[in-house]
Amino acid sequence: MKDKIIKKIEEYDTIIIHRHVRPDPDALGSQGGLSEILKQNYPEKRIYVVGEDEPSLSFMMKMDDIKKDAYQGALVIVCDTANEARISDSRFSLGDYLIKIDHHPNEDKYGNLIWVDTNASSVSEMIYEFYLHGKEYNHFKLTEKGAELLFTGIVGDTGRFLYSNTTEKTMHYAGELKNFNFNSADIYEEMYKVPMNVARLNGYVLSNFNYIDPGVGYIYLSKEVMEEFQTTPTESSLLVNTFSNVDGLKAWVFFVEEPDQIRVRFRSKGPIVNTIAAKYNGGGHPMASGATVYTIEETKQIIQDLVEVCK
Ligand SMILES: [Mn+2]
Repeated sequence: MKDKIIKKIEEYDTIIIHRHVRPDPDALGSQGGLSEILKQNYPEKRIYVVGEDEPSLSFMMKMDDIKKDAYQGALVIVCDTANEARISDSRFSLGDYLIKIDHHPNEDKYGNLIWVDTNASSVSEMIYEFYLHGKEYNHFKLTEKGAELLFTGIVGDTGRFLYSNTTEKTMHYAGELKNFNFNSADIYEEMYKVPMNVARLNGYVLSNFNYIDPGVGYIYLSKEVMEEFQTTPTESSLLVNTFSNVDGLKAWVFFVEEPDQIRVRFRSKGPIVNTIAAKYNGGGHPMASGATVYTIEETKQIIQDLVEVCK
């Protein structure tokens, strides 16, 4: 597969790299890491990265501003994006050939060539593996910036090597990347800094979340509370794991009130919660899913459903 991708890259003069909307460190790390590798090893080619800016991750890299014409006869590579609808910048379809590189289940099989590895912790890990292959057979080199981006992506998707997707290979690659000359302490500081208003809301969540036997946690963040803390529903939703390490907790739910709906975020340490999410206009992973409801009555039913699966 890696050879097929390299062969395609060699066929094209313009290569445009996309990733998913509302990017996380792995989306940008894999996109930027691949771009660094290709720029370094094919200096004669035009390599672009596109997609909307994410201010909280601006320390990682800047996007290129390109015209529609650039897509004519171009190779387009999409990183870390499970389905077409989530690709940032809809012009991805204007290219001549499309490659998907991802680690989510391959449910939406878009693209002319697909490289999906669901065992990879991150697409950044896959791109590092791609580089290793290129290094062996095509004399690929990796820049410091490229190594930094891939490291950041791996750290992001593994929660600093905490999640169960962290394998021996993940650590091995991260170790090799660490040999490059970048400052990982600076990266951690940028990645995990929290705005003051969110830190204060975090305190509120810890003080006010509810716990019921057998292991169900929940909190309802009303418009009034978010106004008091001056946080948006999106910022507030990031606190979903705030009380995850409370002893005895098995599954929990975060209700965030939006102008015309209530967003529901489920998390679990064992009980399957996506079946509950599916009941309420949602879905997702077995241990992490989301839903949407419209009434307080429905939020109470959800808590009851959670109690049932935790029994
Ligand atoms: Mn990812």
